[in-house]
Amino acid sequence: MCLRLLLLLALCSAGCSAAALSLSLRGSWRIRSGNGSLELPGKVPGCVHSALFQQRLIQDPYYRFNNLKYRWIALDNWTYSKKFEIPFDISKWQKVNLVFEGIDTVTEVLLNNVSIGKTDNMFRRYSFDITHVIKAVNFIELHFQSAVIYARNRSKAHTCYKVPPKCPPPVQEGECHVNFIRKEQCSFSWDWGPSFPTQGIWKDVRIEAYDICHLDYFTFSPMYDNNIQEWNLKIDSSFHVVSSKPVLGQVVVSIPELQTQWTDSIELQHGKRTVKLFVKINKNITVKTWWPHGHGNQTGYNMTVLFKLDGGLSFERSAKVYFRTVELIEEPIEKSPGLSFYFKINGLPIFLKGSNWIPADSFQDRVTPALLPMNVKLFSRQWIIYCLFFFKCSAPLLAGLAAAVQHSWANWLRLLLQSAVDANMNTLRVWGGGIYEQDEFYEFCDELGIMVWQDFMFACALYPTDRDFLNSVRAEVTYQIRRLKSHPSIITWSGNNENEAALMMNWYNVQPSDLPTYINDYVTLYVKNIRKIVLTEDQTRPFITSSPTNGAKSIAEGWVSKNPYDTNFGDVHFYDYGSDCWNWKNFPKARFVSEYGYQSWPSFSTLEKVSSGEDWSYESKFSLHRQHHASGNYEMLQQATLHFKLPRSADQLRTFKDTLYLTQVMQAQCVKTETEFYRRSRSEIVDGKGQTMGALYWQLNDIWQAPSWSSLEYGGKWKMLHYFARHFFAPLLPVGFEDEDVFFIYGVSDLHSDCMVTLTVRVHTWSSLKPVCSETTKLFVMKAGESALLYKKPVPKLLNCNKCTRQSCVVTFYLSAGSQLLSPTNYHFLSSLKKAKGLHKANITAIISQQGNTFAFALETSAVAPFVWLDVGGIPGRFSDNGFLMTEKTRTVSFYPWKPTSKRELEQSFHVTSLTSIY
Ligand code: BMA
Repeated sequence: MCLRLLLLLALCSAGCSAAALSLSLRGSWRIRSGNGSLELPGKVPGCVHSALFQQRLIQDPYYRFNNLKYRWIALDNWTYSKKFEIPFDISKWQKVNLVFEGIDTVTEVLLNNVSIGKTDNMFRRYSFDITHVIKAVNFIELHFQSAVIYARNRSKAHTCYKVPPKCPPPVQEGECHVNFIRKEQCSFSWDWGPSFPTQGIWKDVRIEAYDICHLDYFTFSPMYDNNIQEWNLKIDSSFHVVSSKPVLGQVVVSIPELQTQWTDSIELQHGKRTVKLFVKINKNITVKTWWPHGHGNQTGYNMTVLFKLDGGLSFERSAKVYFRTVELIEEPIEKSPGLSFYFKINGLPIFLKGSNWIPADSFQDRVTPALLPMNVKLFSRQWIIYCLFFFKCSAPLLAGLAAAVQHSWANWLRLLLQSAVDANMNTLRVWGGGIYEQDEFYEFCDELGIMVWQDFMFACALYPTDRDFLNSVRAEVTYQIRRLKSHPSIITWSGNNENEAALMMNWYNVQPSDLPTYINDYVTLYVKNIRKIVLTEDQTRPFITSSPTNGAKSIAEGWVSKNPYDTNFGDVHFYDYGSDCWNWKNFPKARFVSEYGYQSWPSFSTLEKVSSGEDWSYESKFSLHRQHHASGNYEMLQQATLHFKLPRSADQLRTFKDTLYLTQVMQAQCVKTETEFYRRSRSEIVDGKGQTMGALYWQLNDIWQAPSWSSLEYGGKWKMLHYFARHFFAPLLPVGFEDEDVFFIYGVSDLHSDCMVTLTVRVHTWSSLKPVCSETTKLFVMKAGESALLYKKPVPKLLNCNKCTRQSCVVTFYLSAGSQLLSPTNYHFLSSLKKAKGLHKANITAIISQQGNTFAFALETSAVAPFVWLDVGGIPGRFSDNGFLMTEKTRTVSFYPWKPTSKRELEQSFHVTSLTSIY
């Protein structure tokens, strides 16, 4: 009885009106294995893996080699079932639908033993008409088919020609033919992630009963009319009208803060009907636009849309409306072949700085604020049940508890996105091999000012274009655009990840004679279908067919360019692990770099949770097993040895930890050099190349605890790279580099107005905590939104200071105005650190004190220390700075905890490493 009450209480909210009822089927279901040998309770939303773990039938799937041990789970065909009663008279309703917000993936759905539909796409919303099948007491079953077996069968059935790649590289230990199933592509493994092809009901499910008519979806887009300089709002609402007579009524749109109220009469005929409204925003009120982080506020306005229909029927929707324009500018550049490629927001060119987003977990239901084990989350859900049965909680208390659980889910995402903003990023690319993220992700991006480059979910593969596949994709794309297009954060749609490149650079060794077939498939899928739908559904943001692409040039070449990596057009992805990353000449001076990066290992405290003592060496089976990029572990050390000596402690565990640290040093320094090169290239054309207007490194986050290109570890801990990003993405940045024995400093500004600054350049010897030479320029103007040369000196002249040599000295520099520091203090190494002379072992101590919610770490060093790394193990939180070059005796750093901790706990976990302590 109580549980039934919960169902009703929880879901008679949005969508409910006088003539509609909604009943949630979330919560506890039964799950059965193919042959019935296993039967267990499981949560919805959720998946089989999570249910097995919650019932303690399996260990943490991320522990050690469990991804291989539990491969059988994805090869079985599971069944989800549930008995439920309808606590009202269902027969009275004209229409009853069963709505799934997301099913993962291939199922046949049966209600009371009647097949009501099939599913094959995890990115779609499914609605099944169950009017004639639903009863007072019901039994629902979802017969899942293994995604792995389904993909294999679809590939087999595609007899006319092969659609490569067949399987992922062996090092990924994954499953094959993922391109034949509309499911998270990386769930069959990736070069940074495990294979966990989940099965389950991964999003909400409910029954909707209604009479007369029902509001199926509601979406809107603000549009700016340049001619008359006015904002308008296009609102589309789609109804299903069951009444045979037309339904008359009125719609009222109101945005009080903009003193805008719009009323119109409507008439809805029987069937599926879309009401299109065009609302003019009151032009006497100044509309405050939405700006990306670092460029202004993220002002939004509350809007309500009320449909008042015949017979007292009404539907109301509230939403936040944000106003902004976005343009992708591809135009000729003086003294340069090719075209520009940059984004203008509200008419202003903006340098996109940020990273690439991948799914935060293989099991979407497992994401909690600090990625605590599932049972912690379960515990809070359990509380709701206890509360109901034993304490007879009131409805508001229940709602509060439910909100707390929901909140914790949302907080985890918020933490990752907040970390992006805290590192001065303004853009994330939602990469095409993962998922279209949940609503909260985009809501947070709207609120935080993170621009989203949204890929459609196709990656690193060719795809079939048979009728079923295309129909499924069309439904997916239409649904996702309608769900997401009102978010100002999304600034572009992109057809896929790297598929133009895969095709044209012949990654899969297709016969030249077969190429036209694959090109035809490519154009059919991304141009004739996806692009066509985008243009119909959303006229407010650009569409590019692929990333990387040459943009207009690719279009001119029939949608596929011979070389999609052409630096004179569009965006590029760039990876080079072998060349020296300290040498900027190895990087492409491109228009936009949407992927580039280097791998590193996560910290020991993160790895420790999923490994055991025998795993803790760089050469262990475990270290090899977690590395999914062929030769990745070797490449990291190779890159590191170009500039650093490798750790060589007699203690194996110490050496392992020091090696993890060194891979992070290498990664942070490499991505710093590369990003600074892109940022300083924004305003110049050299030999026809340049005007770089975007740098999105690969990749922001991790899906599990393993080596990868990420700057945030699984669990959210900042790697050294993330602390570096906070500096190299700073709005005002001095960038130092050398060319032909001359040292240059460029000043990069992302600001909207010019500012007066001075530049201070200091030379330090490794052997002393006092700078030996220091010079400060006169005040000069740093132009808004530009990069310009600030300082130039031949290296021998720079070294003409206290007998400096390249090996014995290091340069630091910063921008300031009076006593106000305006930029991070940047540095330039004049030689590899393995050759540095005078570096002493630094003894670094810290005195920790609590200051309100934060903790101060007062540091003192005995010597100059490069890459000072403060670590508090598994205590969640971040420092104000880390991985820095300590050239002064003392320095205070703050620690911001993400959950309550104490001075004592921090003191016990604290460990400091710097470059000299690993030798
Ligand atoms: C790019 C991405 C991903 C991959 C990364 C690192 O190709 O699009 O597919 O994980 O490089 O290899």
